[in-house]
Amino acid sequence: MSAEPKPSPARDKFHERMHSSHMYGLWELASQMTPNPQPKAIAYMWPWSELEPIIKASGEMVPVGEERRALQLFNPGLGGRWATTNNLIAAVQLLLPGEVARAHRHTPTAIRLIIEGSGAYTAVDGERVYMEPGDLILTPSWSWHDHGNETDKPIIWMDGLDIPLIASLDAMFFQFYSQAQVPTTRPANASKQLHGHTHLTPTWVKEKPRASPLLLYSWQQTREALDTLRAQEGSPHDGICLEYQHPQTGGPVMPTMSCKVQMLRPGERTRAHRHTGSAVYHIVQGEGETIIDGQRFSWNKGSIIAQPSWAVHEHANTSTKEDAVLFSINDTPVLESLGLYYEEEFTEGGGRQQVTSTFSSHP
Ligand code: 1HN
Repeated sequence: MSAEPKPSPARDKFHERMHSSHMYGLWELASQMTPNPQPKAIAYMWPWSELEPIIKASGEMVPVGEERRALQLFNPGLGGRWATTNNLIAAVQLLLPGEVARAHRHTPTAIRLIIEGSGAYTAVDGERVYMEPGDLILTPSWSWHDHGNETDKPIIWMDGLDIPLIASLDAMFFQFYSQAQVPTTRPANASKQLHGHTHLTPTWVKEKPRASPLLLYSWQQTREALDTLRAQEGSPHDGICLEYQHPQTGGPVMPTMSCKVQMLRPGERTRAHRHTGSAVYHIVQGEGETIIDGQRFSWNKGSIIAQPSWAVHEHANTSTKEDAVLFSINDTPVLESLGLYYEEEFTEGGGRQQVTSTFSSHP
């Protein structure tokens, strides 16, 4: 390190002149070239015991108007920025019996993970996709979507979107549809009928959209897959962890966001690792804990956890009887596509000894 130059009135004056011309010296900014990622977002948990009463009260306090009744989870480290992690937003949305959330479209990509209730729908480009707990439903970038609840029970889901990323790319577009709902032009769950057959893909469909053309990943299929794989060793970091796939390409479901589901078997504790890219977890079932950069978050069904990029994390199912299942969204497809996915593993026992280091694009 070279010594700081001695302060001098002439030098101060020079800096003032430079700043007033909207210029800064690299010597003033060097601390921002950090040796590793240093996210402003913090690891944070919204326990279901805190989310549930507020989302339920929102049903009495706020109508579904022009906008959705969706509680946006603001990361406390981001100073009021509309973001749950640097690139992702998670929200919890309530739609009461008889309500419609009017049709709109936007360039940010969205996913829904159904938490509670059954039989409401999201209509995506004229196709009603019906919701059951644990289902994953996609609304790709720029697809028209409205939500309707024709049942007699409320429905609650988690939304996950890449809003902060799209905003920082200055690529935000938003439109309302001319009517409250887009006319239905396809049978209910048509995308599942067409694309929802594992390893069997319709040959007559020629378009291969960037986002998955399969809009519904049913909990029934997900649960069956997890059960079938129960005896496998799984990932040392994530247990029986499955990535939802684009059925035609095998890649992530969206160009900017990947979705995963992971089962931790009774008593299972994973090994710590860290990687570039942030994630938001939603606990589908069970009880356990996630330790992020040394901070312990004890979770149960419904809780939502924000995990910043490069944070060391490990998960545990603290029950000796029940499975734990975590659903998560992440922004790693962006990192991967730019050659910026980097991962480090740690040895067992919290000793935090780095054991491997890989740059996906620099083998
Ligand atoms: C949105 O359009 C929905 O369509 C939900 O239900 C949550 C959060 C941020 C921006 C747009 C929806 C959203 C959102």
